[in-house]
Amino acid sequence: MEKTFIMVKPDGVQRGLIGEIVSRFEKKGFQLVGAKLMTVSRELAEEHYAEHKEKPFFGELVEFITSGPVFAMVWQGNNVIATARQMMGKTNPADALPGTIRGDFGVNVSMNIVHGSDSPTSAEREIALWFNQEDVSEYEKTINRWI
Ligand code: IDP
Repeated sequence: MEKTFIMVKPDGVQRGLIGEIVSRFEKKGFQLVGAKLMTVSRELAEEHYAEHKEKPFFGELVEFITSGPVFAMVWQGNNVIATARQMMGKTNPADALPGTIRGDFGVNVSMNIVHGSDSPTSAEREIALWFNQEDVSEYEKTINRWI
């Protein structure tokens, strides 16, 4: 079963959107298999966003993600990586459609509420970076046969 890394960013936590975001993924039929509220170290932030190291907004991005607690999660389900990206909407909330998380709640591109892995390779890398293996739970949901 596919897994992805989803994070409510500091703005989403401050705005009280953890429950809303968890609820959307639960209602869709995905399964929460790992979660923690945590303050991100500079080292972890730089590693997580390593692909953006050369971008002009890298410094601002690291400052932001380390500025307050985030809610880090692992979600599991059929096609969860691509579907979660659809549910989040485009990176810039100005381009994100209503009905998506960023389209409904986001204000600007640096504070866009949520992160989700963009490919199977990123999902694997990010889950390993953020979670110890023993903190990701494997458990059966009987509803799985319906979805
Ligand atoms: P994604 O989060 O939709 O995968 P990426 O292109 O991987 O988007 O960018 C990572 C994060 O960097 C974005 O979520 C956003 O918060 C931030 N970001 C992207 N482009 C800009 C920009 O032009 N200015 C400021 N922040 C940006």
